[in-house]
Amino acid sequence: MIKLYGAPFTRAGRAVWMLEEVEQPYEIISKDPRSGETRSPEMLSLNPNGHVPVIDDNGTIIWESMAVNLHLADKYQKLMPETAELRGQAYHWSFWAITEAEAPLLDILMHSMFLPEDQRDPDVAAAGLETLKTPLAVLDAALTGKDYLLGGEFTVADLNVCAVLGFAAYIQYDFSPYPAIASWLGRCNDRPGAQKMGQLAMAAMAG
Ligand SMILES: N[C@@H](CCC(=O)N[C@@H](CS)C(=O)NCC(=O)O)C(=O)O
Repeated sequence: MIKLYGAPFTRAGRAVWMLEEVEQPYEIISKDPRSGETRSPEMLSLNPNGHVPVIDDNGTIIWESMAVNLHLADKYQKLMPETAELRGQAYHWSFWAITEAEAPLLDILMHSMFLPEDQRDPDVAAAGLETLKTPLAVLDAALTGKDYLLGGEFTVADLNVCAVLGFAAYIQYDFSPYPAIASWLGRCNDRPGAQKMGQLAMAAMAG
């Protein structure tokens, strides 16, 4: 059984969606970053960075959310493109999501809702909103005229990018200036795995 360490409302949610897609048995071992649980001696022995998600895939330990999902797609042969060329594009979109899009998104989230009020800086949130426009324009152009990032089929590239953009739901970000992104998000988020991730995230956040 695959073990996923993390809480579904964190970056571990991305791995929940992927685990649903690969249809392998898994269990979530709840580790809530808000209480420091990700930095216990047990967790540091799994991921010395002190972060989640971490998976234990039948003895193989993988951390870093994009690596977790690319590993699962590769090992269980689901959502991984067949050609090296398309796999290359799946990697570039996955790394793009966490290098270009995630940082401004997190600045917005942290400084508008997640940090204690006295630590929030509205200027950082405003700068994040401005910076985010550049990667969103890139993504919108890439999706124009296509159902999915690599063509006609949903792949791990879509899952990884969509799951990173999923953080935008916490601030009800308005994607209407990006029509290709808006309709692609609808297609991706309709998938049962995405729905499951959302349900588990809401339940874990509340509990
Ligand atoms: N680049 C890493 C970032 C992981 C990360 O920062 N996770 C957060 C939760 S979303 C965490 O574990 N924070 C707890 C901590 O740093 O103590 C990834 O994508 O997996």
